[in-house]
Amino acid sequence: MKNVLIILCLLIVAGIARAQQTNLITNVDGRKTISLNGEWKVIVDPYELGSRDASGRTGFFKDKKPQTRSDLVEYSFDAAPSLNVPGDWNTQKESLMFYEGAVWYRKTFDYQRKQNSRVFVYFGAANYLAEVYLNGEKIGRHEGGFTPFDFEVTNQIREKDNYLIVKVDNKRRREGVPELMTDWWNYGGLTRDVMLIEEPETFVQDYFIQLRKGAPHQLAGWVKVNGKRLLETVTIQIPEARISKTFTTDDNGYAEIGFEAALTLWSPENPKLYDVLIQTEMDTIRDQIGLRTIETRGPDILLNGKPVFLRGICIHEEAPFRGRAFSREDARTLLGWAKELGCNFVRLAHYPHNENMIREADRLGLMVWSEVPVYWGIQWENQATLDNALNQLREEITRDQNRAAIVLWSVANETPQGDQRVKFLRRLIDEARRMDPTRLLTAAMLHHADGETTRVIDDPLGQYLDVLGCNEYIGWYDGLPEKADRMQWTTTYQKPVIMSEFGAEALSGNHGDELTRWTEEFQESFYRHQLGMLKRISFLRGTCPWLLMDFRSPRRLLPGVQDYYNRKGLISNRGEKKKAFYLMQDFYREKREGR
Ligand code: GCB
Repeated sequence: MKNVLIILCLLIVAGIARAQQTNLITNVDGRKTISLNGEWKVIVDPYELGSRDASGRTGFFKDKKPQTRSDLVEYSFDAAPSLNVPGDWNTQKESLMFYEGAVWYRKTFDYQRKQNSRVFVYFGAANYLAEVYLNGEKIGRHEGGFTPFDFEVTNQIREKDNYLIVKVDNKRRREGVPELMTDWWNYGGLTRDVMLIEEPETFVQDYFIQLRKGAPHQLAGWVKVNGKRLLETVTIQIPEARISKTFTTDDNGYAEIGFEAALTLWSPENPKLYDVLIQTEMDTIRDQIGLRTIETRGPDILLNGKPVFLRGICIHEEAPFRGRAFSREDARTLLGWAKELGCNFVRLAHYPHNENMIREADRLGLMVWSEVPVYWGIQWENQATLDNALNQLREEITRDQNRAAIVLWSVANETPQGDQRVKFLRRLIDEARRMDPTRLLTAAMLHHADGETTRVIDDPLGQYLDVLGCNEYIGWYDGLPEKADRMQWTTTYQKPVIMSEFGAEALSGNHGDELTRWTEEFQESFYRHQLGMLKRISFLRGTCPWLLMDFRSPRRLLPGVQDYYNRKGLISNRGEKKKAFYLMQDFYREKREGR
């Protein structure tokens, strides 16, 4: 028994142990899908009448229609208005801007199922709680607003007149992840793509193909097959490199993979992606995969074995002039600005962004910090809250585990210190390491003051992380910008530190002197003093200003200035660059040139 345990531990350390992930189907773009995007009929249901079925008058999931002119049915999808999917409901109808509650969505469609095929309904995300019904039958439920989920509907789907009904509820919950208070808009709805996925009886559900940690010539991972025929032969092909390797699944449907190959490594300078084919007898999945190593050594972060400084920017998933971002175009706009700023890194705050962002980062050569919405104070002692956070983390990792761009998994943002919190977050850290031993673990933490002019990074959570994120607002919430001039930083850890947030608000086009808050000049001066301070921190290995673009927040109420926007963007929500953008751009130019 002891030997078995030792072997198992060695496998985990070596990075090839197959981890029991989620039941998610990954790489939906590489599969046969039928889009269910577009107009959906909606019923806004603040009192949640639609959940009740007893009288037959409600129970919206039945999509009942009066059979005679005397029948009493008190709802009608047919007569209801529509909303576009994907999309938040808040910015599609003015009356829903502040709405937090239940909305019922309905889509009708015909479907020709091929013999022996299997069908799944897939949701990119629904914020926050979703209950899914097909043709009157409940097929599943999902909690968490930013990760994908799917359900098999092979037995429920029919040729004609399918009706797919989803109750989406974005009420904030004390026990939720996140909990009641956030500094971002609680956009509700089917905010990402919805589709049917068609699969053969036995298909490739999920796979992990990356470089073994620290081994630039060794590919390692696993493939998971779903279906009755479990002892399958799996072939991995990389045509460009003339690679074709064959493996066999075990009776759980898993095939361990591992082989040597000298391939071009992915980096911001050369974001090389290889076409990879994963084949079984019945199924072929195609993906574009980049390969790189990411490690730490003392205070250094090593990308492909070489020290790198992370020139970052924080981004919320919001599109200019609109609400929640979701499309490839949105991703190109936001990440295009990050590139223009001179970034090689983005912190996608404070929840997993849509897959388009990660795919586009892979293509553009931007390293990514991806985060679960464990934000501020959540219920550390609540087992259901922990299970929920673990589930969101598993779904996040499962979806994106093959994206070279992702170098950091972040388990939390600004969580107040305490034993229960460390216990909770350690569970997330352990789970992330178990599932993905190839990437680095981080969290955005706080620091404390030691006298007037020293700040210390010594959060006990730091001992379990690879890279320490630190948020600080010296010069905005904490004194005036020149306060940064006198500040020294120390850390008790021999680990890389990233300043994961710092920033000041400015309304674009609002001008004044450097001491007038909300002006571009104040923000610019804030950045000048900050950068002076940051340059003096010897163990600093990355900067991530807060943030790229102004974003909506119900906490930002100052009329004429904020108007429900957090104005810390270097770019306004209308796409106008503020003065500080150019200062930060200069700093990144210097960094890139090694000055
Ligand atoms: C923070 C939070 C971020 C807020 C930001 C602010 O520390 O992590 O979510 O939006 O400060 O602007 O206050």
